[in-house]
Amino acid sequence: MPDKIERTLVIIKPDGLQRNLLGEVISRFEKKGLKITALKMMQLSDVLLDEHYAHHKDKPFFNDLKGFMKSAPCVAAVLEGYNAISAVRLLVGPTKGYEADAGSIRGDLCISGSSNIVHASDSPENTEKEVFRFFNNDELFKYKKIDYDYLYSEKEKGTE
Ligand code: FUP
Repeated sequence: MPDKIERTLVIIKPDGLQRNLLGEVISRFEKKGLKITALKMMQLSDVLLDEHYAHHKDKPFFNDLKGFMKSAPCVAAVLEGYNAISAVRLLVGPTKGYEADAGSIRGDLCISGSSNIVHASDSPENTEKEVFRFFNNDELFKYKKIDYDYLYSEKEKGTE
């Protein structure tokens, strides 16, 4: 994929909220330079979870995963930045907390293979589906952040 400004969907899961890590996780995304363009607390439904985790529906952990995701509200967000999809996956770390590198959100903040604090989109195709699974068009904000000119080179901004 060519380098570009793109968006990605993240969900801070019930364990993030219950363990008082919501601010910490959002702060890591903000400090990286990602722009929050949508943010919402939601109680996830069976219908939404069946769609979101359709690729796992035959896995032995599917019912537990759904139960966990419904156990408390989640916070969904859309983040925007240069190569945001892969950059956020690196910040989040691999699925299992006990395998995730120190420095990543999962590596620093969880040790479970299933209660792993955050979901992040893994491809441009999935991102677009996931953004509209969680947000309506009028919940997606367009604005210029004042740090933009210092976060990126002229080349990255496409102005040279
Ligand atoms: P990720 O893309 O890292 O969020 O991971 P997956 O899409 O593979 O899995 C989605 C969620 O299913 C994980 F976040 C946690 C749960 N899961 C388990 O509970 N057990 C497993 O063995 C694999 C995934």
